[in-house]
Amino acid sequence: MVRPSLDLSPGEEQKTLDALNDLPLGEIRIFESTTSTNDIALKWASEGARDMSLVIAGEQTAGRGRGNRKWYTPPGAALAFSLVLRLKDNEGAQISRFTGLGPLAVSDALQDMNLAPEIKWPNDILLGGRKTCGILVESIWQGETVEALVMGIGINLRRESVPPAELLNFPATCVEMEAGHAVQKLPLLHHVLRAISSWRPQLATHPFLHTWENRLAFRGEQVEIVTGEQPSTLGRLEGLNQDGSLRLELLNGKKIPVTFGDVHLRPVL
Ligand code: BT5
Repeated sequence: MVRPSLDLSPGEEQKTLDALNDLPLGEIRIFESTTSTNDIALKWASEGARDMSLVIAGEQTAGRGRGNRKWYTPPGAALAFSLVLRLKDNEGAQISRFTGLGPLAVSDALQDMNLAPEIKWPNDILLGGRKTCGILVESIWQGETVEALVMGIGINLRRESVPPAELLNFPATCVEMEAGHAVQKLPLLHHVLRAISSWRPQLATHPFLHTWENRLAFRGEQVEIVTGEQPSTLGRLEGLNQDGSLRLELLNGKKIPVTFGDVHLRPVL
């Protein structure tokens, strides 16, 4: 069941609901403008939102990246949405693989448009080497266990969605600039959501990890890893470990895992 709501004109809202009607979603909340779809979804999840409930916004005034960095979503130019994922019994053991779910789904949708997306581990999608999409996964804990995740996805669609270079820590672009033509929002959103629900039952499988690994940017290349305030680490990006952490070969030949968190990866030119 979907529940229409909030700020959008009734026509626009109905169009969105109709377009998503065949997907296995929980409820849907649509905002013309809101602070951050992740903030809305986290609150909603803690109040009991069902699995696959969705928050969509045409604009975010306080969109967030990791470490509370800003994510820019100017009006009408981008896709910004957050999905509530209530963990099923068998999913708790795969929690770290959820990091790959959004990138796989977004890259599926972009590949289908004949684009060549790459996953900049852990949470960005690049087109032509530039950031086009950022993903923020946040957890809701019940005692010692994660009860639900909120997966927030921001995809730059139109030229106006690309922030000026001085606001960025990595070059950015948008889908329309890379595709060279106009792109409709709702079919793209539909494709990403459909891909999330079809990859999700495969979290524990080899094809999931293998596809994720095959789509990594800078694979086999020298990269620099920066975690928080620590000095950076240089190494060759080998691939992924079973838990989805990155396998890095240091200059001395030692292999180390790079785990999720506030990690930044850059190519060494
Ligand atoms: C991310 O963080 O890339 C995760 C972004 C998640 C955004 C979605 S939108 C829906 C949901 N609601 C939210 O509030 N968030 C999620 P991180 O890797 O920390 O990158 C943040 C950095 O990306 C910023 O410091 C900027 O340098 C850059 N940035 C900000 N807006 C951008 C944009 N529109 N396109 C490309 N880069 C951007």
